[in-house]
Amino acid sequence: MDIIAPVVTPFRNGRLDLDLYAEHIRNITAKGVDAIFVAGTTGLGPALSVEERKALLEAAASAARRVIFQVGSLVLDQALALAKYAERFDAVEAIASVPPYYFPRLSERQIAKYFRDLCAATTRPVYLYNYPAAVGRDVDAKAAREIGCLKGVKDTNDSIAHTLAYKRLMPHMRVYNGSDSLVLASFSVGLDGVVASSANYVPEVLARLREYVARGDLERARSLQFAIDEVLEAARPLGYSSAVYELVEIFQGYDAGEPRPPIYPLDPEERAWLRAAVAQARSKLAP
Ligand code: FW2
Repeated sequence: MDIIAPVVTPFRNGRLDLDLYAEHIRNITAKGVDAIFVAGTTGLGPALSVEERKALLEAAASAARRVIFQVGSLVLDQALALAKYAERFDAVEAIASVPPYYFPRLSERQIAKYFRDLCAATTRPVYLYNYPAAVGRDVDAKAAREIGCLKGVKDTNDSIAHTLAYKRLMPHMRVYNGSDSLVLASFSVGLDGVVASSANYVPEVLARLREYVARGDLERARSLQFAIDEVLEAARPLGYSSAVYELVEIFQGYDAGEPRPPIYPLDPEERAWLRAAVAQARSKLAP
């Protein structure tokens, strides 16, 4: 069961800090992360240019052995160009994409065509990144099966039954849940793993949680999940995508850079508040 980190994208004065990006990836992979998800939600993918996404991929592929590259775009040519570019890197084990978003009445046929075009543009496996809360539409297991060429899915969904349905209908597909509050559930029901933003700030905790599940020590695994839930509860009202940068600093002890507006960084009061709010959870997460 894989622990996959949708890595934060660090900015400094409005520019990517690629050295910090690679260093962060090296740190979390040394602590138990198996693969890196580039330009996902936590990585601010939809807010990045094509050139920025290419630069991130190059840095990730130099720092990690296994990379999944999120190429979703409302400009199809850009998504296809990114998928093609990824062919240069041995570390890229799959291309992932959100479905076309924003336009509310795309038909199922149009969504399927988007993914088939992506599949035709690359020799790498193509994964669906299903995130209905973000993109406004659900590509569920049946719709994914209809597409016909998908080899995996990351389902960011609070229903584990929804995620399991992909495995039931397509047993050979790699199936990951993308919700931080379902790490324990994902490991317990035998999914292929998780894509969890908490892997940015507590990678060693996720590795321990997986270990407890493997040993059948569900009580310990559950207390770790509950402590992660406490962190999520504190961080979400501040804007989770921004809070993740601060959580890396709190838990890993280094500056993870800043997000890019309109994903504004936390202000000093919010940072101090978050540090105090997670203090208890922090002691529960300690080994
Ligand atoms: C990503 C993820 C994780 C998320 C979830 C959003 O790409 O960032 O979907 O943590 O809050 O896979």
